[in-house]
Amino acid sequence: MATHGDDSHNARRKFITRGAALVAAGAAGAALPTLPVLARNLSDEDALEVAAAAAAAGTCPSTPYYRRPNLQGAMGGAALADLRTAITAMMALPPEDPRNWYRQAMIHVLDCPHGNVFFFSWHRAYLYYFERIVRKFSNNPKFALPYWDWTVTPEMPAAFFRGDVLDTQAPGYIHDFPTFDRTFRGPMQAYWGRLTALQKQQLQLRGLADFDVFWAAMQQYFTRGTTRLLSANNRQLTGATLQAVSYPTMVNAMSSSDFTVFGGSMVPNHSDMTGVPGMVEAQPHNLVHDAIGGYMGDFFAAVDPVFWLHHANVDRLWDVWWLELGGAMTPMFSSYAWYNEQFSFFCNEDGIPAPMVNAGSVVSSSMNYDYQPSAPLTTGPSRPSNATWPATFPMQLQSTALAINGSVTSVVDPGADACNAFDQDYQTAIVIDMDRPMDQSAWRFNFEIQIEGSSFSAKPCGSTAFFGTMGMADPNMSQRCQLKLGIASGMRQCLDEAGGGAHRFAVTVRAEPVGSSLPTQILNVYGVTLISL
Ligand SMILES: [Cu+2]
Repeated sequence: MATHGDDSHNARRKFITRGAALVAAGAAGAALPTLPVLARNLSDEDALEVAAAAAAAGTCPSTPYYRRPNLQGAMGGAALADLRTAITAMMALPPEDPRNWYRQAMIHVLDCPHGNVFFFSWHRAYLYYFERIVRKFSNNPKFALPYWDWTVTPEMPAAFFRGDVLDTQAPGYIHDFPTFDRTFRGPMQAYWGRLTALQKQQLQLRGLADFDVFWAAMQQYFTRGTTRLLSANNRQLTGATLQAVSYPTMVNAMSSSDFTVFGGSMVPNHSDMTGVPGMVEAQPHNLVHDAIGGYMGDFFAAVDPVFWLHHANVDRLWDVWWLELGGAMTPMFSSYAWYNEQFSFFCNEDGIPAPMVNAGSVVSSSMNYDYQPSAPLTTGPSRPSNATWPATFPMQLQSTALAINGSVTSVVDPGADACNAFDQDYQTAIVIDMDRPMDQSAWRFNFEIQIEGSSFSAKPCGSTAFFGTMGMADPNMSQRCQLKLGIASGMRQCLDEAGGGAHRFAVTVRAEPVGSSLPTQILNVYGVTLISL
Protein backbone atom coordinates (compact mmCIF):
# COMPACT_ATOMS: atom_id res chain seq x y z
CA MET A 1 0.00 0.00 0.00
CA ALA A 2 1.11 3.51 -0.73
CA THR A 3 1.96 5.54 2.30
CA HIS A 4 0.39 8.91 2.69
CA GLY A 5 2.34 10.44 5.47
CA ASP A 6 1.12 13.90 4.67
CA ASP A 7 -2.50 12.86 4.45
CA SER A 8 -2.35 11.04 7.75
CA HIS A 9 -0.66 13.97 9.31
CA ASN A 10 -3.36 16.30 8.04
CA ALA A 11 -6.11 13.95 9.13
CA ARG A 12 -4.69 13.86 12.58
CA ARG A 13 -4.32 17.60 12.75
CA LYS A 14 -7.92 17.93 11.65
CA PHE A 15 -8.96 15.56 14.40
CA ILE A 16 -7.03 17.46 16.97
CA THR A 17 -8.65 20.71 15.98
CA ARG A 18 -12.11 19.25 15.79
CA GLY A 19 -11.52 17.17 18.88
CA ALA A 20 -10.78 20.33 20.79
CA ALA A 21 -14.01 21.88 19.48
CA LEU A 22 -15.86 18.73 20.42
CA VAL A 23 -14.48 18.81 23.91
CA ALA A 24 -15.35 22.48 24.23
CA ALA A 25 -18.88 21.67 23.09
CA GLY A 26 -19.08 18.87 25.65
CA ALA A 27 -17.95 21.12 28.44
CA ALA A 28 -20.56 23.68 27.44
CA GLY A 29 -23.26 21.01 27.64
CA ALA A 30 -24.12 21.17 23.93
CA ALA A 31 -25.42 18.16 22.02
CA LEU A 32 -22.57 15.73 21.55
CA PRO A 33 -21.55 13.82 18.48
CA THR A 34 -21.09 10.06 18.53
CA LEU A 35 -18.35 7.72 17.40
CA PRO A 36 -18.86 4.45 15.57
CA VAL A 37 -17.63 1.67 17.82
CA LEU A 38 -14.30 0.28 16.76
CA ALA A 39 -15.12 -3.39 16.53
CA ARG A 40 -12.29 -4.56 14.34
CA ASN A 41 -8.58 -4.37 14.18
CA LEU A 42 -7.74 -1.02 12.72
CA SER A 43 -4.76 -0.05 10.65
CA ASP A 44 -3.13 3.25 11.48
CA GLU A 45 -4.85 4.98 8.60
CA ASP A 46 -8.20 3.49 9.56
CA ALA A 47 -7.77 4.77 13.08
CA LEU A 48 -7.18 8.27 11.88
CA GLU A 49 -10.16 8.05 9.58
CA VAL A 50 -12.44 6.82 12.31
CA ALA A 51 -11.24 9.47 14.71
CA ALA A 52 -11.73 12.16 12.09
CA ALA A 53 -15.19 10.76 11.31
CA ALA A 54 -16.00 10.74 14.98
CA ALA A 55 -14.99 14.33 15.37
CA ALA A 56 -17.09 15.27 12.34
CA ALA A 57 -20.07 13.19 13.34
CA GLY A 58 -22.53 15.58 14.83
CA THR A 59 -24.57 13.67 12.31
CA CYS A 60 -25.71 10.49 14.12
CA PRO A 61 -28.35 11.78 16.53
CA SER A 62 -30.15 8.42 16.81
CA THR A 63 -27.69 6.69 19.17
CA PRO A 64 -28.90 6.84 22.76
CA TYR A 65 -26.83 8.71 25.30
CA TYR A 66 -25.87 7.21 28.64
CA ARG A 67 -25.24 9.11 31.84
CA ARG A 68 -23.36 7.14 34.48
CA PRO A 69 -25.06 7.84 37.82
CA ASN A 70 -23.56 8.64 41.19
CA LEU A 71 -24.18 5.58 43.38
CA GLN A 72 -25.32 7.91 46.17
CA GLY A 73 -27.89 9.59 43.96
CA ALA A 74 -31.47 8.73 43.05
CA MET A 75 -30.47 6.41 40.19
CA GLY A 76 -27.84 4.47 42.14
CA GLY A 77 -30.15 1.82 43.59
CA ALA A 78 -31.75 0.93 40.28
CA ALA A 79 -28.33 0.67 38.62
CA LEU A 80 -27.16 -1.71 41.36
CA ALA A 81 -30.28 -3.83 40.87
CA ASP A 82 -29.44 -4.15 37.16
CA LEU A 83 -25.85 -5.00 38.03
CA ARG A 84 -27.07 -7.79 40.36
CA THR A 85 -29.25 -9.25 37.62
CA ALA A 86 -26.40 -9.17 35.12
CA ILE A 87 -23.78 -10.63 37.49
CA THR A 88 -26.14 -13.51 38.32
CA ALA A 89 -26.57 -14.22 34.61
CA MET A 90 -22.86 -13.84 33.85
CA MET A 91 -21.92 -16.26 36.63
CA ALA A 92 -24.29 -18.81 35.12
CA LEU A 93 -22.67 -18.61 31.67
CA PRO A 94 -20.41 -21.56 30.78
CA PRO A 95 -16.69 -21.02 31.45
CA GLU A 96 -16.08 -21.15 27.70
CA ASP A 97 -18.13 -17.97 27.25
CA PRO A 98 -15.91 -14.85 27.33
CA ARG A 99 -18.81 -12.95 28.95
CA ASN A 100 -18.75 -15.28 31.97
CA TRP A 101 -18.14 -13.23 35.14
CA TYR A 102 -14.72 -14.77 35.80
CA ARG A 103 -13.72 -14.61 32.17
CA GLN A 104 -14.38 -10.88 32.16
CA ALA A 105 -12.22 -10.49 35.27
CA MET A 106 -9.40 -12.45 33.62
CA ILE A 107 -9.20 -9.85 30.84
CA HIS A 108 -7.78 -7.55 33.53
CA VAL A 109 -5.17 -10.14 34.50
CA LEU A 110 -4.17 -10.67 30.88
CA ASP A 111 -3.99 -7.11 29.68
CA CYS A 112 -4.49 -4.23 32.14
CA PRO A 113 -1.84 -1.52 32.09
CA HIS A 114 -0.79 0.05 35.40
CA GLY A 115 1.91 2.57 36.13
CA ASN A 116 1.87 4.05 32.65
CA VAL A 117 0.18 6.45 30.24
CA PHE A 118 -2.32 3.81 29.05
CA PHE A 119 -3.90 3.27 32.47
CA PHE A 120 -6.89 5.58 31.91
CA SER A 121 -7.73 4.74 28.30
CA TRP A 122 -7.39 0.97 28.68
CA HIS A 123 -9.68 0.92 31.72
CA ARG A 124 -12.13 3.21 29.90
CA ALA A 125 -12.43 0.66 27.10
CA TYR A 126 -12.73 -2.19 29.62
CA LEU A 127 -15.61 -0.47 31.41
CA TYR A 128 -17.23 0.42 28.10
CA TYR A 129 -17.53 -3.19 26.90
CA PHE A 130 -18.44 -4.47 30.36
CA GLU A 131 -21.25 -1.94 30.52
CA ARG A 132 -22.58 -3.16 27.16
CA ILE A 133 -22.53 -6.75 28.45
CA VAL A 134 -24.40 -5.68 31.60
CA ARG A 135 -26.97 -3.89 29.43
CA LYS A 136 -27.64 -7.15 27.65
CA PHE A 137 -27.80 -9.42 30.69
CA SER A 138 -29.78 -7.03 32.87
CA ASN A 139 -32.32 -6.68 30.06
CA ASN A 140 -32.05 -2.95 30.57
CA PRO A 141 -30.82 -1.25 27.39
CA LYS A 142 -30.56 1.99 29.35
CA PHE A 143 -28.19 0.68 32.02
CA ALA A 144 -25.22 2.91 32.79
CA LEU A 145 -22.49 1.95 35.24
CA PRO A 146 -22.78 3.75 38.60
CA TYR A 147 -19.69 5.28 40.19
CA TRP A 148 -18.56 5.41 43.82
CA ASP A 149 -17.13 8.85 44.64
CA TRP A 150 -14.91 7.92 47.56
CA THR A 151 -13.85 11.52 48.13
CA VAL A 152 -17.42 12.43 49.13
CA THR A 153 -18.26 9.04 50.67
CA PRO A 154 -15.08 7.46 52.01
CA GLU A 155 -16.72 4.21 53.01
CA MET A 156 -17.51 1.19 50.92
CA PRO A 157 -21.25 1.17 50.13
CA ALA A 158 -23.32 -1.11 52.39
CA ALA A 159 -24.96 -2.75 49.35
CA PHE A 160 -21.76 -4.72 48.77
CA PHE A 161 -22.04 -6.59 52.08
CA ARG A 162 -25.55 -8.05 51.98
CA GLY A 163 -24.86 -11.61 50.93
CA ASP A 164 -26.15 -11.22 47.38
CA VAL A 165 -23.99 -11.29 44.26
CA LEU A 166 -22.52 -7.85 45.02
CA ASP A 167 -20.89 -9.49 48.04
CA THR A 168 -17.90 -11.69 47.19
CA GLN A 169 -18.84 -13.91 50.16
CA ALA A 170 -22.10 -14.87 48.42
CA PRO A 171 -22.74 -18.35 47.03
CA GLY A 172 -21.54 -18.54 43.45
CA TYR A 173 -18.13 -17.04 44.18
CA ILE A 174 -15.19 -19.44 44.07
CA HIS A 175 -12.69 -19.09 46.90
CA ASP A 176 -10.45 -22.09 46.43
CA PHE A 177 -8.03 -22.64 43.61
CA PRO A 178 -8.83 -26.34 43.03
CA THR A 179 -12.44 -25.47 42.16
CA PHE A 180 -11.33 -22.59 39.96
CA ASP A 181 -8.73 -24.79 38.31
CA ARG A 182 -11.30 -27.54 37.62
CA THR A 183 -13.73 -25.07 36.08
CA PHE A 184 -11.54 -22.69 34.12
CA ARG A 185 -8.19 -24.30 33.30
CA GLY A 186 -9.49 -26.27 30.29
CA PRO A 187 -11.44 -23.39 28.72
CA MET A 188 -8.56 -20.97 29.31
CA GLN A 189 -6.04 -23.36 27.82
CA ALA A 190 -8.27 -23.65 24.75
CA TYR A 191 -8.55 -19.86 24.64
CA TRP A 192 -4.76 -19.59 24.84
CA GLY A 193 -4.47 -21.88 21.86
CA ARG A 194 -6.57 -19.48 19.79
CA LEU A 195 -4.68 -16.28 20.67
CA THR A 196 -3.68 -14.05 17.80
CA ALA A 197 -0.05 -13.19 17.08
CA LEU A 198 -0.63 -9.69 18.48
CA GLN A 199 -2.15 -11.04 21.69
CA LYS A 200 0.76 -13.45 22.17
CA GLN A 201 3.23 -10.66 21.57
CA GLN A 202 1.51 -8.44 24.11
CA LEU A 203 1.43 -11.23 26.71
CA GLN A 204 5.11 -11.81 26.13
CA LEU A 205 5.88 -8.15 26.78
CA ARG A 206 3.90 -8.44 29.98
CA GLY A 207 5.92 -11.38 31.25
CA LEU A 208 3.14 -13.92 30.57
CA ALA A 209 5.20 -15.96 28.16
CA ASP A 210 3.04 -19.06 28.25
CA PHE A 211 -0.11 -20.49 29.74
CA ASP A 212 1.67 -22.00 32.76
CA VAL A 213 3.04 -18.63 33.84
CA PHE A 214 -0.46 -17.14 33.57
CA TRP A 215 -2.03 -19.99 35.48
CA ALA A 216 0.58 -19.75 38.23
CA ALA A 217 -0.40 -16.10 38.62
CA MET A 218 -4.07 -17.12 38.88
CA GLN A 219 -3.20 -19.60 41.60
CA GLN A 220 -1.30 -16.91 43.44
CA TYR A 221 -4.39 -14.67 43.54
CA PHE A 222 -6.36 -17.38 45.31
CA THR A 223 -3.46 -18.20 47.63
CA ARG A 224 -3.18 -14.60 48.78
CA GLY A 225 -6.77 -14.69 49.97
CA THR A 226 -10.07 -13.66 48.47
CA THR A 227 -11.86 -12.30 51.54
CA ARG A 228 -12.13 -8.53 51.72
CA LEU A 229 -10.40 -6.65 54.51
CA LEU A 230 -13.44 -4.39 54.84
CA SER A 231 -16.67 -5.82 56.23
CA ALA A 232 -20.29 -4.83 56.86
CA ASN A 233 -19.42 -3.25 60.20
CA ASN A 234 -16.09 -1.90 59.06
CA ARG A 235 -16.66 -0.20 55.73
CA GLN A 236 -14.72 3.01 56.34
CA LEU A 237 -11.56 4.00 54.55
CA THR A 238 -9.10 5.04 57.23
CA GLY A 239 -5.60 6.38 57.77
CA ALA A 240 -3.44 6.59 54.67
CA THR A 241 -6.34 5.52 52.42
CA LEU A 242 -8.60 8.22 53.81
CA GLN A 243 -5.93 10.79 53.07
CA ALA A 244 -5.41 9.35 49.58
CA VAL A 245 -9.07 9.91 48.64
CA SER A 246 -9.34 13.27 50.41
CA TYR A 247 -10.21 16.52 48.71
CA PRO A 248 -6.71 18.06 49.15
CA THR A 249 -5.10 14.99 47.55
CA MET A 250 -7.53 15.20 44.64
CA VAL A 251 -6.83 18.91 44.13
CA ASN A 252 -3.16 18.10 43.95
CA ALA A 253 -3.69 15.16 41.59
CA MET A 254 -5.76 17.37 39.26
CA SER A 255 -3.36 20.30 39.23
CA SER A 256 -0.90 19.45 36.50
CA SER A 257 -2.35 20.01 33.04
CA ASP A 258 0.25 17.57 31.64
CA PHE A 259 -1.36 14.19 30.97
CA THR A 260 1.88 12.30 31.57
CA VAL A 261 1.88 13.74 35.11
CA PHE A 262 -1.86 13.28 35.66
CA GLY A 263 -2.27 10.01 33.79
CA GLY A 264 1.10 8.22 33.91
CA SER A 265 4.40 8.41 32.08
CA MET A 266 4.97 7.44 28.46
CA VAL A 267 6.17 3.88 27.82
CA PRO A 268 6.67 2.08 24.49
CA ASN A 269 3.50 -0.03 24.82
CA HIS A 270 0.73 -0.67 27.32
CA SER A 271 2.16 -4.01 28.41
CA ASP A 272 5.22 -2.22 29.78
CA MET A 273 4.49 -1.45 33.42
CA THR A 274 7.80 0.13 34.32
CA GLY A 275 6.55 3.72 33.99
CA VAL A 276 5.62 6.24 36.67
CA PRO A 277 1.93 6.16 37.61
CA GLY A 278 -0.10 9.35 37.67
CA MET A 279 -1.24 10.65 41.02
CA VAL A 280 -4.87 9.50 40.72
CA GLU A 281 -3.61 6.02 40.02
CA ALA A 282 -0.85 5.87 42.61
CA GLN A 283 -2.78 7.42 45.46
CA PRO A 284 -6.59 6.94 45.59
CA HIS A 285 -6.72 4.16 42.98
CA ASN A 286 -4.01 1.96 44.45
CA LEU A 287 -4.76 2.58 48.10
CA VAL A 288 -8.50 1.90 47.74
CA HIS A 289 -7.68 -1.39 45.96
CA ASP A 290 -5.35 -2.32 48.79
CA ALA A 291 -7.73 -1.21 51.55
CA ILE A 292 -10.64 -3.28 50.22
CA GLY A 293 -8.36 -6.27 49.85
CA GLY A 294 -9.42 -9.77 48.84
CA TYR A 295 -9.70 -9.94 45.06
CA MET A 296 -9.42 -6.15 44.94
CA GLY A 297 -5.88 -6.36 46.32
CA ASP A 298 -4.47 -7.85 43.13
CA PHE A 299 -4.94 -8.10 39.36
CA PHE A 300 -7.93 -10.44 39.58
CA ALA A 301 -9.72 -7.44 41.14
CA ALA A 302 -12.60 -7.29 38.69
CA VAL A 303 -14.15 -10.40 40.29
CA ASP A 304 -15.24 -8.04 43.07
CA PRO A 305 -18.23 -6.07 41.73
CA VAL A 306 -17.05 -2.94 43.54
CA PHE A 307 -14.10 -2.86 41.11
CA TRP A 308 -16.41 -1.52 38.40
CA LEU A 309 -17.75 1.33 40.55
CA HIS A 310 -14.27 2.18 41.80
CA HIS A 311 -12.97 2.37 38.24
CA ALA A 312 -16.01 4.30 37.03
CA ASN A 313 -15.00 6.97 39.53
CA VAL A 314 -11.38 6.89 38.35
CA ASP A 315 -12.66 7.23 34.78
CA ARG A 316 -14.92 10.11 35.83
CA LEU A 317 -11.94 11.92 37.34
CA TRP A 318 -10.22 11.81 33.95
CA ASP A 319 -13.21 13.60 32.45
CA VAL A 320 -13.28 16.13 35.30
CA TRP A 321 -9.59 16.84 34.77
CA TRP A 322 -9.90 17.14 31.01
CA LEU A 323 -13.32 18.65 30.38
CA GLU A 324 -13.71 20.86 33.45
CA LEU A 325 -10.33 21.65 34.94
CA GLY A 326 -8.26 22.46 31.88
CA GLY A 327 -6.22 19.29 31.57
CA ALA A 328 -4.54 19.06 28.17
CA MET A 329 -5.06 15.85 26.20
CA THR A 330 -4.23 17.46 22.88
CA PRO A 331 -0.43 16.94 23.00
CA MET A 332 -1.10 13.22 23.38
CA PHE A 333 -2.85 13.05 20.01
CA SER A 334 0.41 13.79 18.25
CA SER A 335 2.07 10.82 19.92
CA TYR A 336 1.81 8.11 17.32
CA ALA A 337 2.61 5.32 19.74
CA TRP A 338 0.00 6.44 22.24
CA TYR A 339 -2.69 7.17 19.71
CA ASN A 340 -2.42 3.87 17.84
CA GLU A 341 -1.71 1.43 20.66
CA GLN A 342 -3.95 -1.62 20.26
CA PHE A 343 -5.98 -3.27 22.99
CA SER A 344 -6.77 -6.76 21.84
CA PHE A 345 -8.48 -8.68 24.66
CA PHE A 346 -11.98 -7.18 24.97
CA CYS A 347 -15.21 -8.75 23.77
CA ASN A 348 -18.58 -7.20 23.11
CA GLU A 349 -22.03 -8.13 24.46
CA ASP A 350 -22.34 -10.96 21.95
CA GLY A 351 -19.04 -12.47 23.05
CA ILE A 352 -17.33 -11.38 19.81
CA PRO A 353 -13.72 -10.15 20.11
CA ALA A 354 -13.70 -6.36 20.11
CA PRO A 355 -10.22 -4.98 19.53
CA MET A 356 -9.82 -1.30 20.25
CA VAL A 357 -7.16 1.22 19.33
CA ASN A 358 -6.31 3.67 22.07
CA ALA A 359 -7.71 6.55 20.01
CA GLY A 360 -11.13 4.93 20.26
CA SER A 361 -11.26 5.02 24.04
CA VAL A 362 -10.21 8.56 24.80
CA VAL A 363 -13.25 10.80 24.31
CA SER A 364 -16.09 9.65 26.59
CA SER A 365 -18.68 11.64 24.63
CA SER A 366 -17.62 9.86 21.45
CA MET A 367 -18.24 6.59 23.33
CA ASN A 368 -21.69 7.88 24.03
CA TYR A 369 -21.64 8.49 27.76
CA ASP A 370 -20.92 11.08 30.40
CA TYR A 371 -21.14 11.32 34.18
CA GLN A 372 -23.72 12.71 36.49
CA PRO A 373 -21.80 15.47 38.28
CA SER A 374 -20.58 14.88 41.82
CA ALA A 375 -19.17 17.42 44.27
CA PRO A 376 -17.00 19.89 42.33
CA LEU A 377 -13.21 19.62 42.40
CA THR A 378 -10.73 22.38 41.72
CA THR A 379 -7.07 22.63 40.92
CA GLY A 380 -4.53 24.46 43.01
CA PRO A 381 -2.33 27.08 41.37
CA SER A 382 0.40 25.54 39.23
CA ARG A 383 3.89 26.67 38.45
CA PRO A 384 3.80 29.32 35.69
CA SER A 385 6.12 28.73 32.75
CA ASN A 386 8.03 31.93 33.62
CA ALA A 387 8.32 31.05 37.31
CA THR A 388 11.33 32.38 39.17
CA TRP A 389 11.79 29.07 40.94
CA PRO A 390 12.92 25.81 39.33
CA ALA A 391 10.55 22.97 38.44
CA THR A 392 12.59 20.29 40.17
CA PHE A 393 14.67 20.21 43.33
CA PRO A 394 16.92 17.15 43.70
CA MET A 395 17.16 16.32 47.38
CA GLN A 396 20.23 15.16 49.29
CA LEU A 397 19.80 11.61 50.52
CA GLN A 398 21.01 10.97 54.03
CA SER A 399 20.81 7.20 53.67
CA THR A 400 20.09 4.87 50.78
CA ALA A 401 18.71 1.63 52.22
CA LEU A 402 15.00 1.20 52.85
CA ALA A 403 13.66 -1.80 54.75
CA ILE A 404 10.13 -2.55 55.95
CA ASN A 405 9.49 -0.45 59.05
CA GLY A 406 12.57 1.57 58.19
CA SER A 407 12.89 4.99 56.58
CA VAL A 408 15.08 7.20 54.44
CA THR A 409 15.40 10.95 54.80
CA SER A 410 16.54 13.52 52.28
CA VAL A 411 16.83 17.31 52.46
CA VAL A 412 16.54 20.24 50.12
CA ASP A 413 16.60 24.02 50.28
CA PRO A 414 14.23 25.18 47.55
CA GLY A 415 14.92 28.86 48.07
CA ALA A 416 12.69 31.75 49.06
CA ASP A 417 10.70 32.04 45.81
CA ALA A 418 9.72 28.41 45.84
CA CYS A 419 8.90 28.46 49.55
CA ASN A 420 6.66 31.46 49.01
CA ALA A 421 4.96 29.68 46.13
CA PHE A 422 4.44 26.53 48.19
CA ASP A 423 3.03 28.66 50.98
CA GLN A 424 0.43 30.00 48.55
CA ASP A 425 -0.74 26.47 47.79
CA TYR A 426 1.23 26.01 44.61
CA GLN A 427 1.07 22.29 44.02
CA THR A 428 4.05 20.11 44.75
CA ALA A 429 4.99 16.48 44.42
CA ILE A 430 7.78 14.17 45.48
CA VAL A 431 9.33 11.48 43.30
CA ILE A 432 11.25 8.63 44.87
CA ASP A 433 13.56 6.60 42.67
CA MET A 434 14.31 3.18 44.13
CA ASP A 435 14.42 -0.58 43.57
CA ARG A 436 11.10 -2.14 42.73
CA PRO A 437 10.21 -4.55 45.58
CA MET A 438 10.03 -8.22 44.66
CA ASP A 439 6.65 -8.49 46.37
CA GLN A 440 5.44 -5.05 45.52
CA SER A 441 1.95 -5.43 46.95
CA ALA A 442 3.42 -5.94 50.45
CA TRP A 443 4.83 -2.41 50.71
CA ARG A 444 3.32 0.98 51.41
CA PHE A 445 5.31 4.22 51.50
CA ASN A 446 4.31 6.98 53.89
CA PHE A 447 5.84 10.41 53.34
CA GLU A 448 6.47 13.07 55.97
CA ILE A 449 7.79 16.59 55.65
CA GLN A 450 9.55 18.63 58.27
CA ILE A 451 11.35 21.92 58.26
CA GLU A 452 14.86 20.93 59.14
CA GLY A 453 15.78 21.74 62.69
CA SER A 454 12.24 22.89 63.44
CA SER A 455 10.70 22.21 66.80
CA PHE A 456 7.40 21.43 65.08
CA SER A 457 6.59 17.80 64.42
CA ALA A 458 6.89 16.18 61.00
CA LYS A 459 3.73 16.46 58.87
CA PRO A 460 2.38 13.38 57.11
CA CYS A 461 1.90 14.49 53.53
CA GLY A 462 0.58 11.38 51.86
CA SER A 463 1.10 7.72 51.07
CA THR A 464 1.58 5.72 47.96
CA ALA A 465 1.67 2.05 47.14
CA PHE A 466 1.95 -0.32 44.25
CA PHE A 467 -0.98 -2.31 43.02
CA GLY A 468 -0.90 -6.02 42.49
CA THR A 469 1.77 -8.64 41.97
CA MET A 470 1.65 -8.84 38.19
CA GLY A 471 4.96 -9.06 36.49
CA MET A 472 6.76 -10.79 39.35
CA ALA A 473 7.84 -13.37 36.77
CA ASP A 474 8.94 -10.67 34.37
CA PRO A 475 12.66 -9.89 34.66
CA ASN A 476 11.90 -6.36 33.41
CA MET A 477 9.98 -5.66 36.58
CA SER A 478 12.82 -6.29 39.03
CA GLN A 479 14.53 -3.01 38.46
CA ARG A 480 14.47 0.60 39.46
CA CYS A 481 11.15 2.33 39.56
CA GLN A 482 9.80 5.72 40.44
CA LEU A 483 6.78 6.66 42.48
CA LYS A 484 5.32 10.12 42.42
CA LEU A 485 3.40 11.49 45.36
CA GLY A 486 1.34 14.66 45.31
CA ILE A 487 1.76 16.53 48.57
CA ALA A 488 -1.72 17.16 49.86
CA SER A 489 -1.04 19.57 52.70
CA GLY A 490 2.14 18.89 54.62
CA MET A 491 4.20 21.54 52.91
CA ARG A 492 1.76 24.31 53.60
CA GLN A 493 1.37 23.25 57.22
CA CYS A 494 5.12 23.26 57.75
CA LEU A 495 5.49 26.71 56.24
CA ASP A 496 2.54 28.05 58.21
CA GLU A 497 4.16 26.96 61.42
CA ALA A 498 7.62 28.17 60.49
CA GLY A 499 6.69 31.59 59.17
CA GLY A 500 7.83 33.11 55.86
CA GLY A 501 11.19 32.92 54.10
CA ALA A 502 13.40 30.15 52.80
CA HIS A 503 13.64 26.86 54.63
CA ARG A 504 15.42 23.57 54.33
CA PHE A 505 12.91 20.74 54.08
CA ALA A 506 13.46 17.19 55.15
CA VAL A 507 11.35 14.50 53.51
CA THR A 508 11.18 11.15 55.25
CA VAL A 509 9.81 8.09 53.48
CA ARG A 510 8.73 5.28 55.78
CA ALA A 511 8.09 1.79 54.43
CA GLU A 512 5.22 -0.02 56.06
CA PRO A 513 4.01 -3.59 55.48
CA VAL A 514 0.63 -4.16 53.81
CA GLY A 515 -1.03 -7.44 54.71
CA SER A 516 0.51 -10.18 56.76
CA SER A 517 3.75 -10.92 54.96
CA LEU A 518 6.83 -9.09 56.19
CA PRO A 519 9.31 -8.68 53.32
CA THR A 520 12.97 -8.86 54.34
CA GLN A 521 14.23 -7.20 51.16
CA ILE A 522 16.25 -3.99 51.50
CA LEU A 523 15.46 -1.51 48.73
CA ASN A 524 18.17 0.78 47.40
CA VAL A 525 16.99 4.38 47.15
CA TYR A 526 18.70 6.29 44.35
CA GLY A 527 17.13 9.68 44.65
CA VAL A 528 14.31 11.82 45.96
CA THR A 529 13.17 14.88 44.03
CA LEU A 530 10.81 17.65 45.00
CA ILE A 531 8.77 18.91 42.06
CA SER A 532 6.84 22.13 41.61
CA LEU A 533 3.80 21.22 39.51
CU1 LIG B 1 -7.88 -0.69 39.42
